[in-house]
Amino acid sequence: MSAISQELLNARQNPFAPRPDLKIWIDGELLSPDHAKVSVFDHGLLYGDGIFEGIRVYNGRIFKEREHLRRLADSAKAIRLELPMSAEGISRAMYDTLKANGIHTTDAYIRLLVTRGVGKLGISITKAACPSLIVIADKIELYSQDVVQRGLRCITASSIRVPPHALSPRIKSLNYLNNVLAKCEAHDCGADEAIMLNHLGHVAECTGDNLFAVKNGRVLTPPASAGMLDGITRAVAIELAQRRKIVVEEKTLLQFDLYIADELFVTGTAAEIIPVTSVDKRIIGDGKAGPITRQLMQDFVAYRNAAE
Ligand code: PXG
Repeated sequence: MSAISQELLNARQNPFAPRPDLKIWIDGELLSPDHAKVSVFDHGLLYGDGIFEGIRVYNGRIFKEREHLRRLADSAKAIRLELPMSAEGISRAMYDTLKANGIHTTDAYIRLLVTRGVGKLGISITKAACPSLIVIADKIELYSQDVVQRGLRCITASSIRVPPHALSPRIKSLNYLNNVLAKCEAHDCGADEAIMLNHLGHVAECTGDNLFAVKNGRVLTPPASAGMLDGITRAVAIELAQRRKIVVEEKTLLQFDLYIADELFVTGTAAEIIPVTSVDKRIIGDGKAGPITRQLMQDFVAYRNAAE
């Protein structure tokens, strides 16, 4: 074998390669990872021109399905992308994919993507006429149980959220580079997650989660106008806190507010609710998950288990 082809072969020994028995739904076909490919001419790859959703399944039920499909439709509308299927069709595709992977009665995770599709080179949306819908269904563990127990160590990233007047962060687009770079910064510092500020220096959110602070018994979180994703788990956390008669305030937060918070936690589909126990080397509270965070984590488990 020549040196070049050996090199190619080595490059293909990807330790993160998907399980070969996985079935991925692409435009109506269920394909193995070897065949589940996106064209190099797909505008999703060429320009990041597409949208996605990350969705949880609990006990075989898609959690907050209506809300995820609503947000997908909103993202699509904002980028002038016509969804290739109705909400009912997308729902069926998700359940079919869960079934094909034998995870239709358990807990699972769905990544739903819509790309602009194959087109001619050129930025224009008129050069790609057939959007592609992709459903990946698998198991997910974002953080180990050890990390959830001890709480996240966060840094504030120098990479800021895209300003809303440049591109709305409420669009869950296929371009996550700011967030990817912020996460890199966190890992470079030995931290688990990065807190991202907006263009005004206000706290916006983390790289894939929304952020909450607790101060003097009140739950505080940046308003949607801070420029962040309008998280579905965020809305659940707010509802759960309100059910406990805890005051929830959407309020501009600065780094200082985080440093002096009694408790901090993040919310997200993949993360669910996880305590944050340090920010930029400042220990939050007593360095352990606080009582309101623990209560909401417990309430979230009950809520998701009871979900229709
Ligand atoms: N902010 C951003 C930037 C996100 O991408 C959230 C907040 C939380 O929103 P939801 O609606 O999920 O509560 C997200 C969601 C991943 C992953 O692979 C990320 C998300 C969802 C699922 C998986 O890290 N982000």
